[in-house]
Amino acid sequence: MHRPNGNPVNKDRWQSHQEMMVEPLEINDSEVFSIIKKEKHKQMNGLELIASENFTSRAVLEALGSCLTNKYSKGFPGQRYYKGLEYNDELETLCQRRALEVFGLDSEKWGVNVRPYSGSPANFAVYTAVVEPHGRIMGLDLPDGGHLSHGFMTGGKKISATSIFFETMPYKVNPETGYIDYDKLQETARLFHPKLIIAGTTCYSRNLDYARLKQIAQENGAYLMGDMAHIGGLVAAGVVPSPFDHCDIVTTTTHKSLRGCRGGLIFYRKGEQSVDTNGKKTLYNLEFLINQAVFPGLQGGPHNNAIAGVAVALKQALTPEFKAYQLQVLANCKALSSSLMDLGYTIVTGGSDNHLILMDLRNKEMDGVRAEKVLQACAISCNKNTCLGVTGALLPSGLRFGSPALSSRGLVEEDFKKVAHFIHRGIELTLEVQRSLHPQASLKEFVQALAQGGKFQQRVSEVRAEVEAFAGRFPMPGLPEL
Ligand code: DSN
Repeated sequence: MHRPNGNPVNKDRWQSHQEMMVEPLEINDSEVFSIIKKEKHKQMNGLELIASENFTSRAVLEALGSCLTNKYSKGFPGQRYYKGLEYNDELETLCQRRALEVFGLDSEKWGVNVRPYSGSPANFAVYTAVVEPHGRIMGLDLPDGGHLSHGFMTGGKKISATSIFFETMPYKVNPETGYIDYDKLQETARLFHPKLIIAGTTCYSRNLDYARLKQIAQENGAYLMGDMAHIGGLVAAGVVPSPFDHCDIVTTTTHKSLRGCRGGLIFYRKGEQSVDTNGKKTLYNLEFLINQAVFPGLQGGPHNNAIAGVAVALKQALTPEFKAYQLQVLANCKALSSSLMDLGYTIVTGGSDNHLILMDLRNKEMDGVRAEKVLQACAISCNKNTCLGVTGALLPSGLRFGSPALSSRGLVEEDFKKVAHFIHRGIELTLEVQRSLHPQASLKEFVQALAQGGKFQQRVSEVRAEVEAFAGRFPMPGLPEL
């Protein structure tokens, strides 16, 4: 056996190469195996309350770990650049069909692209499809509960690529009520004349008024794009209002409440867009523009194994069991919200219509950063969040909690009341740590007090042990070992 340059290939090496290719992960790469085992242990023994996270099923993980990752499938089903893609065609078409069925969409009126790698690439593909370079986009501001990919600027600096390559104008929540200020949005849109308005959130606990947003978009000749990344699963189950009733385009991630693996979907309207007073029809041209934007505009080959995982998740989303799950997500979120309010906490807007709540800590003499650190040390995973658009020198003053992940492990309302008590203990501990330090103590000093050898190590360990004992009682979806 010879290499082209004449150097012989060592036969033993070649033999061991073949063996390496079929070794299980545990043998082949014990370092990565051990990291995964540690992560699995952490997920099983902690309380996962990050609103955008979930535990996907075993079937989805099996599809994700399949041979489908080996193939390139540039092009579209039936029109590929490489040959041998008959099964990828079958898979992509199946995934598309299921995606439309899950959201109750007529294939004459809606199409879907299942190839985006995730939510941000899906959103960016839409912008490049329907908004010209430096064209105008309006989305909910990040500190008010929007997403980075909807545009973000701070201190005069353009942070998000959406704000760099397009002109973005944020809309806001009313700082008193926490609800989106639609009147103000309408007023701004009349001045800004956006080409696209985004109806989507990452930290907003109330249903969106899609009809109002559509009216504002129409008034300005703008497209309305729903970004239902957070609530995709709730929409699929029909337990929250659907963006499809009013939007021209809808994007979603597939791994949050929809509970698949990581991916993105773009739904676009087809057929008649409008009819003028003379009866002349205008047709949507979104199918061509969006498909071209995804490929060849922004992406190469899609992740076929992820498309398979998404297809499996969509099949699950069609079941009555999935609807039961989503109803439990809502009930659990309400239980968490009311328990925390009973314990004296302020929940923005006084509750939730969906899977998440935002706790406002401004009346608790602490910030979200420190509280998040203590909760994490106690095996409670949530995230600090800006509250009601407050930014600047102040640290994020809120904490965001979501119910999808723990609901997937089978927790119900009574369990979420216990979760609220664990959160309460973590926040009480945050106050204790803070009070034990001098008033100007830095974050570093705060963290040191919590760490091994710090004066609060024992207290943290006690709460953590109780949280872990509680969390460990609930089964973990997914592959048994990994
Ligand atoms: N990172 C997601 C979230 O936490 O909401 C959004 O991309």
